[in-house]
Amino acid sequence: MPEQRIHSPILRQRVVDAATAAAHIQPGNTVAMSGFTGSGYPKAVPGALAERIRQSNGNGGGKFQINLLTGASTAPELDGVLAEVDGIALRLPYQSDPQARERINDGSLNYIDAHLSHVAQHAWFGFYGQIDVAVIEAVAIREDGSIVPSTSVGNSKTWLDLAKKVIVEINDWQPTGLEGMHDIYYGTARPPQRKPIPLEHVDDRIGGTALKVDPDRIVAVVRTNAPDRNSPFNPVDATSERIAGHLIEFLQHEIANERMPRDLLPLQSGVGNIPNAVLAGLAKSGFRDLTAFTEVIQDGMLDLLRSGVLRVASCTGFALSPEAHASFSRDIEFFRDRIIMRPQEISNHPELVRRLGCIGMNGMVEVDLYGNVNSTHIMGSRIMNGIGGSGDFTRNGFLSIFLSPSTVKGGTISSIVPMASHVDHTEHDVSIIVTEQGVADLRGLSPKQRAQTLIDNCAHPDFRDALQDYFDRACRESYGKHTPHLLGEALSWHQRWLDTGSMLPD
Ligand code: 0RQ
Repeated sequence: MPEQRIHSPILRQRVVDAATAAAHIQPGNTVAMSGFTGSGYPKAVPGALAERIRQSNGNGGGKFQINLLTGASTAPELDGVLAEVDGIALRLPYQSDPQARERINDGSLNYIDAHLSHVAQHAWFGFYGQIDVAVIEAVAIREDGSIVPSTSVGNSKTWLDLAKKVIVEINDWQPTGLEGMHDIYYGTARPPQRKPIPLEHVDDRIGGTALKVDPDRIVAVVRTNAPDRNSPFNPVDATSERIAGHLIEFLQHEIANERMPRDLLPLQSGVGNIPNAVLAGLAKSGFRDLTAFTEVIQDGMLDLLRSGVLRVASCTGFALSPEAHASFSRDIEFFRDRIIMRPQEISNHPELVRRLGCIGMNGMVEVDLYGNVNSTHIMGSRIMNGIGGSGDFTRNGFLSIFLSPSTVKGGTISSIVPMASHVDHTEHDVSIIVTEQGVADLRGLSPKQRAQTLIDNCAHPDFRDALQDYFDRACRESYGKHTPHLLGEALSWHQRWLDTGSMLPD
């Protein structure tokens, strides 16, 4: 029944089907959608738009493409369907969809891989031009027309502020109990009017619980009943478990040396197998009353909240398995007191990450001998996902930790390389590297000291001699001896893998 979730009588009259709503989107439009790591994205309008694009392009009516902006990654029903019909001219700021990735890497889809904290303000500054249409998933529309977001906030506040037209998808699958979990702060202004953001603790609430929008701009409301992206988790494997073990030992060492309190500092955690193993490890290691100031809540964090290991978690979206979502919905009253969902301009804000002293923990593709980290590009040119929020936390966190197996692709690729084939996080920002071999604490070390520490503590034994040989020769023969490199040889490991399928020398 529409009235159960759409409390505004005027907006109840704007309920239409997805195809009718999608007809508001024109070729060449910049369309901004909700969604963050597969949660809270629109489920019906993108598919209807893709169908329209397919028909239009099939009828020779000129190429129908849009520029697509979101919070972060979405799902096959959004990125997948639109990429499949070649309907995206430009995409930003983050994606992880196989179809979109394929098109980006074959050169037919333009992609801007941006820091997640930058996107909202760059949109206000006008860097992306006019936003024509916003498509936002919500759990409800209040009587005054304000919108209760669903499982992600992402950039939805900004899209509603800027878009000429708004389409709202009300998803009955999303629990209405989400209402009250969001904290939407409206105090951010453009320079030079900017003021400090009044958030001093992870659990501070500084805004309202709904997104504001002028109801006159809402041109269509669509009803859906569809789940968020299924994010199954693999069981923790031995390598991830060893990485998690080293990290937890390191954190305990920091507490023992009084560099961190017993309840640590707010945790930021990427998503995936290794972060999941870290969360599972924290649960078993006697920590209590921890906090998380992060982007994404995944299954492991819900478990930590239940057990009291984690006291409170601030985020902008979820990445839950179907089982975790079901138990989250069932116990939503419990979680509403312990989870705060914020716009990503706040969840990832450099000012807040620095003030709170977050511990950033992210995955990487590779790190070079001096601590430059590549998070995005395979062999320097093929993008995987994007920098996401890792840069927001790495530059500004109390500690920036990167976690990775020391080798990938069956041991043919070393994650520690002479020179990173692409750099997302510079040597100036990276403090700790953890592989299953051990921990390299790069704090307070000069470039050459960092190189030796990484070789000794993190490199896989199969690659250690070759790395040492490169480093020793570079120290002798390099043009400068501060950050020694043999430039002609520095990327030969990557070239060897491209040529022979292994970085290992013959
Ligand atoms: O490829 O699936 O073809 O085997 O990269 O690697 O080991 O499954 O690990 O899922 O944690 O991804 C950096 C991509 C790691 C991720 C990255 C290949 C590897 C595999 C995936 P296959 P794994 P993960 C919060 C923070 C940037 C965004 C971020 C990422 C695939 O962590 O996207 O941090 N980070 N966001 O085989 C060649 C190497 C490789 C390699 C891995 N050195 N060379 N291939 N792979 N290392 C979330 C948000 O911000 C939204």
